[in-house]
Amino acid sequence: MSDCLFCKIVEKKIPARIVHEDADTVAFEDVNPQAPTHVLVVPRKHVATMMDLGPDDDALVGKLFRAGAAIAKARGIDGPGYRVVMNHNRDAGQSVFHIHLHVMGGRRMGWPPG
Ligand code: DGP
Repeated sequence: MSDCLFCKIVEKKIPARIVHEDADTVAFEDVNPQAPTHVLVVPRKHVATMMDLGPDDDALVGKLFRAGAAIAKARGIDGPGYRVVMNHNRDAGQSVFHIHLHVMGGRRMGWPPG
């Protein structure tokens, strides 16, 4: 999608610190990290929100989570623990409308989240 920030990162039209790429997903460091590890995992395919996922995307959702798990393992946060978040719309604070998993770890997380 031409005016989507994360599509531009996927297409390498704007720079990002990419930490993982495969045929279906790209992961990069969040520009405003909230934890020592804060990586965003996105599909190459533009999907605006979780509500826009269809049955054809079932495998893609699995790939996003498996990419997140691989990153967590590579960072050594799988043992101590980490958090995966997907914000949806205004009340959750979604600001970029291209779905993304926030993979955050390296510190103790509070609950409930703010
Ligand atoms: P959300 O608010 O859940 O839609 O998360 C969007 C995240 O994207 C937020 O944590 C900050 C991050 N972000 C915004 N713009 C950029 C950017 O240009 N580059 C990178 N790497 N991250 C960005």
